[in-house]
Amino acid sequence: MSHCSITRRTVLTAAALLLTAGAQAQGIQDRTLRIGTTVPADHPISLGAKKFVEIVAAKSGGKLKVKDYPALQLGPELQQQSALVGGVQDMFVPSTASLAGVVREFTLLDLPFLIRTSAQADALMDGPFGQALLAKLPEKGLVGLAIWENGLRHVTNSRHPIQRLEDLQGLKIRVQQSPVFIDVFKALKANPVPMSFGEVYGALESKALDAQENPLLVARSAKLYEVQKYASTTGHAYGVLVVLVSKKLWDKLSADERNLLQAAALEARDYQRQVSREQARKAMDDLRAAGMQINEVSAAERERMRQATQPVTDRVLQSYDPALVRLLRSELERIAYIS
Ligand code: EAX
Repeated sequence: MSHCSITRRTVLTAAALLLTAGAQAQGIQDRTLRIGTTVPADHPISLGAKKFVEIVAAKSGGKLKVKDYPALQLGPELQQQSALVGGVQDMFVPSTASLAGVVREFTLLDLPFLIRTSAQADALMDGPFGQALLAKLPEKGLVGLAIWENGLRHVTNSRHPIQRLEDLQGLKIRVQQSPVFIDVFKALKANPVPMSFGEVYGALESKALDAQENPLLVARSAKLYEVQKYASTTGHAYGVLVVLVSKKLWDKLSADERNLLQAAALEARDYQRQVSREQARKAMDDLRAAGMQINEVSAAERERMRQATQPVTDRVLQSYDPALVRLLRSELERIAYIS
């Protein structure tokens, strides 16, 4: 065996040793963690979780193994959330709407017509208001590592195109399990039905429901075009999700393991936001190709929808900590001109 191949092998072994020694020295232990998401594996939220798995494996030298479970495989949203609080599940990436039952302040993010663009969303979520919300989670047994993107929410239905405010009247529409979403669609004179995302396809297929509301990418990924004829760009809310860790697990982790998971969640955030925006540009064409009829709702009709829901926004803002509402208002002013 030649001299240089020995040196190369010695160097490689030394490097490997260093890595494991480094890992052990920094308190990275062998662990297998489970992370759940709500949407199918091809959706940018689940692609983000898959990226998180890869980054954690790379940063921990393979010692921290994360297994991802898309499409609510680990159970409905509220069940997974309580499994984290109970310490029987490690991680979950729910929509802020389903977090409303744990930390009610998250429903402030569900208020209608707050945000128009992804740049505004990033500025608000990554700014002091987003951080203030994440800081409320530990006292409830959860740790929030990052805020990921779902996107601008639009209405799909099987009855007729939504051109005007009045076209929402009487629509039996699935909404997320959030008091704000229920009140908003009541204010729009629709008939809101709160339900786990896992039941939406079946309820639309059986015609128990007429409609649902989600970013078009969710409609594509969950094949809702098979059970919905119309999509209308209401843009009535901006959907985001929180990467959660069970506090019971978090308290057992070393500082290095925590820093590693935190860094990985932020790196995967940037990745999934980018993928989400790239795919969102194609979603409308894909849904049209799949047979859906998509119409743009005019700015004038959106404004009428915003005015119809303003009493809900006013009432909700009055029922929260004034300091937090002041922060939200000043942040909304700060991001208003970001396009
Ligand atoms: O988290 O429940 C919903 O409509 C959410 O947008 C979806 O599950 C993605």
